[in-house]
Amino acid sequence: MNHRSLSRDLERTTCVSRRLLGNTWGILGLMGLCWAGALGWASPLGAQPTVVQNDSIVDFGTAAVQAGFVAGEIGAAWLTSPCDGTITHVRIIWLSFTGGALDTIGEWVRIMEAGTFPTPGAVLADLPGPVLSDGFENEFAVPQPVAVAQDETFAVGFKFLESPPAVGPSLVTDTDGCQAGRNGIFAIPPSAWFSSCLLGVSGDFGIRAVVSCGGPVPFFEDGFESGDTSAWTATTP
Ligand SMILES: [Ca+2]
Repeated sequence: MNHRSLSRDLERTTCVSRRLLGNTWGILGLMGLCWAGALGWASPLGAQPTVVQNDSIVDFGTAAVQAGFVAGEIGAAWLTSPCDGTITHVRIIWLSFTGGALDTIGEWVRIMEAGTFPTPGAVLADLPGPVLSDGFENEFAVPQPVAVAQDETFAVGFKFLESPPAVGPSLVTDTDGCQAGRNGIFAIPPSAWFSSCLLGVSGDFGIRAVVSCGGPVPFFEDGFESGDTSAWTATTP
């Protein structure tokens, strides 16, 4: 484990790789949408998608590539929902120092209970085999959206299937400081969780979640939710 940082320009993150999910998530579709366009995704029934993040990474900004991971290690962000809602997507910024790397398959992305930092709790959603593209904020839909309450903290973790090359691509952090209690690493050895700040990582992980606030999450494009029996009536008109 050598969690050194390599800074690079984030110019290539101005476009977002948005991966659409089915039963086998992460491989069904890939649309290269520019970030401004990606903000226009539907939010029917009054639900408001809110990106929850600790990091301050912005387009054309600078991030630090954390290339010191080895296979089996995990980087995780502890995120706090601003509202009662559901976690519908997770996002992972994935960069190499040189750019143009081949896609990477991770072991999993998981949404977990906050647990006792730096050790996350029970698994709330398991997303096996995520495919990450270098230079993108990779977005993954949660197959079964996870309900969260306002001010509830949860953890989103990414587990490396293979050790990243020394120049990445890998997880990244911002460059304006590491917030205590918000960033964890499962390190091998010794196969234990640590606060990444205390391991010398200087920023917050670019691991984010999208929470749909303020309304039920429709499962279908016509606006009907799963199990929304209130939309139907047994009364004969
Ligand atoms: Ca920061």
